[in-house]
Amino acid sequence: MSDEGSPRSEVFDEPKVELHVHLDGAIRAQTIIDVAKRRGIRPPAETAEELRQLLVLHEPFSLTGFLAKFAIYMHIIAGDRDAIQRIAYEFVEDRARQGVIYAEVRYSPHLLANADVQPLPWDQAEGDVNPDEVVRLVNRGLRDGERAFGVKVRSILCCMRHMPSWSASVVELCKKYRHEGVVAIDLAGDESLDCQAYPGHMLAYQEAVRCGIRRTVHAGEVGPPSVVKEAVDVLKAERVGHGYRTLEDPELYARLLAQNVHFEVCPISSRMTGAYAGDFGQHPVVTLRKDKANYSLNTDDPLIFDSTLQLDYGVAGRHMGFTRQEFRRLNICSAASSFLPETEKKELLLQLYRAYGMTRSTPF
Ligand code: FR8
Ligand code: ZN
Repeated sequence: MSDEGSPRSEVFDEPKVELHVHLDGAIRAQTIIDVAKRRGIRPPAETAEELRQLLVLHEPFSLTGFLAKFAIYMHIIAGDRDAIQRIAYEFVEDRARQGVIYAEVRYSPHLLANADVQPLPWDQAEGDVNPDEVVRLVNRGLRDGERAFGVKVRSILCCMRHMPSWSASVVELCKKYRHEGVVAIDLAGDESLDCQAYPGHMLAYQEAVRCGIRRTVHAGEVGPPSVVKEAVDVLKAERVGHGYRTLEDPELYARLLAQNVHFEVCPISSRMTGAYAGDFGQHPVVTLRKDKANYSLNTDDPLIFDSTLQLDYGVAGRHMGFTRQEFRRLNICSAASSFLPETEKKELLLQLYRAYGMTRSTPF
């Protein structure tokens, strides 16, 4: 999406918090090409610009079409130690450039690995980077990036709806690395898959509750309100990824408002996937704003949507009439709904209050 011609004044240029962005959807095109060349793999394109063209989603939107985009580059990055650490490091640099002071980045450790959790007893594993090592590499890249660029970044590990057998190890990785930057568990993937048919996800989320691992779930992006209900009631999600279709069930929506459940809204993503097909002016986030709901603005997959957080804010400003005051309010809601421990969360809130020239008691 191009931002050409948009007046500068409508861009929110103050510190921001981003809570919903996929590491594997936020890789630099140039890095994919560099890594391919280093590994002697045929790069999907010669230049970063060509690669970005190749990755742009076109109508009609389909999950197959969306997944085909990941298939263009995931085999280049997955299982490569330097590449995994590098994408994490560069992720932090890219947030710094976009005015983000705190981000939570998510990914499936299994999809960035090239070996299973347990080494196979026979010599058939494709490679030797397992999900545990992936998490360590990402932690290291993020930590180095934090030191270099002064942005705080924590991570969220994703379970995948089509792989309930991975979820037990995802929650174990959350527990193992909770003091090294991993703050929460997520459930991503195809919402049409019945998450209660196999108990893997439910058991993992129960274990997360038991151990104090924080929880978010992708729900109500393309799936019906029942998926959101299940996320909140069964999986005990504290935040909902997207959640747009919650609005179709007024009773459920009222309950989530009352419970102050946080909605991780991704405006450009919702348009590019077809999750929301209407005018931006009538986007579900306009209702969330009107109702003073607890929500954030996020990119989701900036590589796939050829977007930046500034572009998402630009869309909200230009097409949905968002004001500076609302941008500030939603960023404070985002910080308050972050998965940071209480003392660090307070520090982040203070940083925002200071940057926005507010006192803690400033009413909205
Ligand atoms: C998920 N990932 C990165 N971005 C997403 C995302 O859903 N936006 C990674 C995890 O970080 C997983 C990628 N992935 C692998 C298998 C797989 C999947 C299966 C499903 C999905 C991601 N995602 C979905 O099903 C969500 C809907 C909807 C959409 C596009 C076109 C038409 C309808 C995807 C959006
Ligand atoms: Zn997402």
